[in-house]
Order: sequence, then structure tokens, then C-alpha cells
Amino acid sequence: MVAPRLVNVVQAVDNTFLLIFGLSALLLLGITVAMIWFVIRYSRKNNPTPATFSGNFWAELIWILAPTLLVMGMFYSGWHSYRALRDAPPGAMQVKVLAHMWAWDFEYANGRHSPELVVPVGVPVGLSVTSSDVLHGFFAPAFRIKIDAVPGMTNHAWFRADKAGEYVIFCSVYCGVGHAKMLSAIKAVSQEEFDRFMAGKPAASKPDGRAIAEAQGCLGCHSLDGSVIVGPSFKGLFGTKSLAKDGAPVDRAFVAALLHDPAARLGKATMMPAYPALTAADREALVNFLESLGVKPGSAGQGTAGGGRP
Ligand SMILES: [Cu+2]
Repeated sequence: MVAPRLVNVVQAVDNTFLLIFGLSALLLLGITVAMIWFVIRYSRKNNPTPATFSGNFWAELIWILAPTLLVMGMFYSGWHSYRALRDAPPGAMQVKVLAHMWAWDFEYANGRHSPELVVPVGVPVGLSVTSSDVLHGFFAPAFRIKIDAVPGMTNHAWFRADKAGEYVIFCSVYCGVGHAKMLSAIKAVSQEEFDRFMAGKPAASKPDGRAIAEAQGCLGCHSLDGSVIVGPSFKGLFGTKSLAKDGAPVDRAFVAALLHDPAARLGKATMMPAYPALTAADREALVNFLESLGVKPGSAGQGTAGGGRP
């Protein structure tokens, strides 16, 4: 009984696709050939006097049974691959997937958060997918996973990366202006590298503010070139009057408070989500990055490339 549950999801989904595609191609060919034959065989030229028909039991039975069996076969194959995708094998590593406008957050059993889904090669990974705001879709084409992220509801899927590498994650449901930027990656790494990741030792010695802004989805709402997407552009923002009710200037303390609880700091409702999972070092790097973009126009720190440190 265990065997069918361990069916490779990629294989199961591909088999269903090929089955439906093959049957569709076969039907298209059969129907087209039959149609052409009927047009010629029963044309008015070949049949000057119209024929009369009075039903045929066997013909009717066949055209009821054959499509029914075909469609049931497609259903069975689809159901089988759906089960293969839904039912994670026992003992799979569990990861909570939270979609928000416009980034992904992956939470591991030990409480570690990551904007990318880092997994060890060869280990089944169970995903519990949900959203904190609007409808999103978790789409990892390499693993044939496409599952809705719905606020207030948890959907499940699983996969196993058999080869080390980086596999792209998209959002498959249009979710607002930052939708196209809602990208992330499944990073399949060796067990040792994964253990290092879980222990929280970052590969880079110093966090890069621009990379964090990208990974956290900040750039979905805040441009770096002065244009307004949803929120104010990061360019030249530091030191200016904020949109908060109290009109406080955008400074280090303001940005830190904003990341912690945006609505409370602004004193009004906002689309901006909180980022409680950011480490202190990440937050500082992010604030440094903003500061580097906020210096007086014309001087250094346009922030168009590199880490953008002042
Ligand atoms: Cu989305």
C-alpha cells in the first residue's frame, strides 16, 4: 500500500498530461478523418435521393460507452497524480509556505524563516501553503506543483528534489501590481549545506540590504528610480517627511518601527505587511540600503547597482 503514495509527482503529472494529450490528438485525427470521409461518401452528388435512418443499437451503445471509458480513464489518471501531489510520504520535512504581496516566506519546523525554499537533496518536503492577504498561487514548474495560496485556508503539496540545483518559483495567480516580481527559488543543496543553513549561519559574511529588499518583496511596491508603484519610491526617501499621521521624518528609528508594525507606526491602515522575521542584522542592512538611497540628490548613492552602501 505504501508504493503508490511514493509515486514520483513529476512522473504522475507528466503521465496524466501525456495521456490526455495523446487521447486528444487521437480523437482530433479520428474525427477529422471521419468527417472528410462522410463529406465525400454522403455528398449530394453521390446520393441524389436522401437516405433515411432509423437508429442502430450497437452504434449508440459504442458511442456512449467509448467516450465514458475514455473520460473515466482521464479522471482516474488525474486523480492518481493529484493524490501523488497531495499526500506527502510519512516523515517528510514540513515547511510552511506563506504568500503575501509580493513575496514568499518559508518557515521551517525550528522557526527559521527564509525568502527562498532551501531543501536537502533526496528528502521529501511537505508544503502547507497559505496566504496572508489575497489569492496567490505557489507554482514550481520543475516539480509540477501548482497550488493555490488562499487566505484562511491551508493547501498541501510535496516534492523531492533528486538533483542539486536552483528551481524557480512563480506566483501563478494575478495578485496586484507586484505580481510579476513575486519570484523565489527552491534551492536543493547537500545535507551538510542544509544543516548549515538551518543553523542560521549565512553564507555571506554581511547581509546585503538590496538583496534583502529584493527577497522580501519590498521592490514590488517601492521603486529605486523615483517612480511610484504602490508605496513611495526608496530613492531619496530617507530624511523626507513620512506618510505617517504624525508626519515624522523617515529615519532609522522610523524604518525599524515600520518593519515591525507598519499600521501602528503610520497610525493608519496600510497595505504594507509587517516583517517580524527579519533578523536585527537584516533590518540594519535594509535601513543602511535605504539611507544610501536617501542622500541629497546629485551626490553619491543612486543605488542602481551593487550593495549600495554609503
Ligand atoms: Cu501572488
